[in-house]
Amino acid sequence: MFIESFRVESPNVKYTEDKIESVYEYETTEVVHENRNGKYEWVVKPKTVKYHFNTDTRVPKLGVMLVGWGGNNGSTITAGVIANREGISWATKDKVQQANYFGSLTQASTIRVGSFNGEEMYAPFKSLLPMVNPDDIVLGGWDISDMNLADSMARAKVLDIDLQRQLRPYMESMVPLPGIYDPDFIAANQGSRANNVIKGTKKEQVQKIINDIREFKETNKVDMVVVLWTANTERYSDVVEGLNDTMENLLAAVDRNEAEISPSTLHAMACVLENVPFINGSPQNTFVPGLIELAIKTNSLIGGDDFKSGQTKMKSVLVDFLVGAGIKPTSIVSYNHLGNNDGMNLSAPQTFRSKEISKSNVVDDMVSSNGILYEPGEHPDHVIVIKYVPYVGDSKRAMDEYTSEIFMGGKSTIVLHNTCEDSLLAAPIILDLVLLAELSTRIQLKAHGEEKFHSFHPVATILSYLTKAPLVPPGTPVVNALSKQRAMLENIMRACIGLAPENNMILEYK
Ligand code: NAI
Ligand code: DG6
Repeated sequence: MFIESFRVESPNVKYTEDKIESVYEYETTEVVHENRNGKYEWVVKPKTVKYHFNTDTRVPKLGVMLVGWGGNNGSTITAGVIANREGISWATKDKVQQANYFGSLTQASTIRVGSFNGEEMYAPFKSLLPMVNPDDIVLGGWDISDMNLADSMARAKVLDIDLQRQLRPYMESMVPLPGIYDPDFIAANQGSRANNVIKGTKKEQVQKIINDIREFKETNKVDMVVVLWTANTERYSDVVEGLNDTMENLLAAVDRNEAEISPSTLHAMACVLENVPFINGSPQNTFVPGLIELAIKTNSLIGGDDFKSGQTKMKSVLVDFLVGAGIKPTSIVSYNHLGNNDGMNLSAPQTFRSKEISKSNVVDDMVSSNGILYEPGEHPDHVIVIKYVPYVGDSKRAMDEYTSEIFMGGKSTIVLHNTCEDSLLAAPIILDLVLLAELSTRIQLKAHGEEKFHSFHPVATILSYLTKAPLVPPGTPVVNALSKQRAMLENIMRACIGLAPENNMILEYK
């Protein structure tokens, strides 16, 4: 059974005018290697830590600025938000289609809240904590192409024509701000697009981005801005001692106008200096060590990297299932071809390499979790192929072959084939990233014994579910398994309203 909303009644939760205060017992375990009677043993010790959470329930008017606003993802999410806000429906060859937010974890998925008369009760994920309504987001951003958003939507060839026709009047006047263009970081085939670029030194470019954010905030009367990179995939930047390895070196390198600082790093730096959350939806190493240090020092939220949309999302489910079932994946071959501008940009070896890295590391945690199947350091063969095929446009074909060793030396091969518009997968992820980033800035916590409340670590691991290569604070384990990532996010939100993690034990019925 489905309910729209609920309230928690518990001695551990207090709803005030502008806050939800909760006290939460975090049950965890500690593993120690101890000498017991002259023999070393692994000992697991359950431990309970009391946490206090304060969630500010005042939902801001949110502005979202996209870098690469005029791209396929940028125009698709803009169109989707307007279509939902305006309640637009359109004729397809099958039916009259209503705008929706399918594919968004926060808007279109549910959580189990308990049982009522023996029936399982579910509520929207977004009902866990007060969140921004995506219909109310004000969108804007930058692009190195000056095409307006209506024409960009047409260029993308993603949405049905009857929908595009209805959206055009809303989107024609939306024109991206000039972007930071550095041909050294993206494919040469993007050059003809770059007619809307910020001039000046890197320092001046950073200042221009800061000014743009301030002006956008002021003009649109928004309380808060989140910036998200959905521009072209860049090549990796070299991480060099004295250049971008520390906060001081990075800031000084920008002052010196050093070449090896990418547009995405400059954007992120502007946001961090302005205390505006910045999320990287592409695979490149925007977050060089100096930038991470700057974000930590200024306590400014950063998150990434690379939207986890289709093939990788499936991989982080399937490999988790196989390894969790005691089956040993030994070879994973992921092939895809697509014909959009992203595909064209990725046809250059340096940008492809960024994508190859982020798509390759996504099963590491699952493999290393099973020492019965894998020797230390052993890893399945894992190959990534991406080909540019203009004719298929945004409709990406993804083919995967998983070969595993099963019982008594047998082999099992699973083959998957998915055809799907890439931007329709990415757009709801963009939404979730900005909504959750905003929400996480309203949550404060402290462990029992800590004097003061503090925000989450500025490196936002809470966004991991949505990214292929989750950025984590130094020394934090990376979790790629999709179910664990979802559970982490849901359970943290449950803790904020004093609910225990979903444990699936259903002891009531046993
Ligand atoms: P796109 O090529 O259609 O859009 C990118 C836009 O960025 C273009 O309009 C381009 O002019 C602009 N741009 C390039 N450099 C810029 C800069 N320095 N500043 C401002 N604008 C700049 O690509 P699409 O399909 O929208 O994808 C965007 C990014 O998202 C790509 O990096 C892609 O790899 C990544 N991504 C996409 C996924 C998907 O499912 N669609 C999933 C995972 C990541
Ligand atoms: C070709 O792989 C284009 C890419 O931008 C992907 O579409 C994108 O990274 C999505 O990848 P995945 O593995 O999450 O489907």
